[in-house]
Amino acid sequence: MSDTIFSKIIRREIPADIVYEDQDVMAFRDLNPQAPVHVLFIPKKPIATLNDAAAGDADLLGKLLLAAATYAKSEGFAEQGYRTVINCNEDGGQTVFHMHVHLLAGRRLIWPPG
Ligand code: DGP
Repeated sequence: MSDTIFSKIIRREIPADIVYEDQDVMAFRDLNPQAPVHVLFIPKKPIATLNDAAAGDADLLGKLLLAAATYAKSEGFAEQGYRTVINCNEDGGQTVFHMHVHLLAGRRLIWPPG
């Protein structure tokens, strides 16, 4: 997988507003927020798209979602609600090819999305 802007954030070569980090996962605020809370949860291991995740990545994928839920609880908006989204490839609207979970909250999110 080629290097992406997110790999540079993991290596702290470019700045980001990091809100969570552990051995496997990093989370930082989206540069172009679509809601009052918009945080990206990324695996430190570079996986380009959800299509590229393998069976051995199951724990890692679970950790991303659990980190998002834990963050929502710790920030106090879990009960009010939030949305997690993984965009995949062109029709999914993916623009950065280091897979990530969007966590959106702080406003009523429309469904279905556009
Ligand atoms: P996606 O379209 O699902 O691939 O989402 C990529 C998101 O990444 C998009 O919402 C904007 C965000 N983004 C792009 N470049 C940067 C960056 O350099 N820093 C941060 N914090 N977010 C970025």
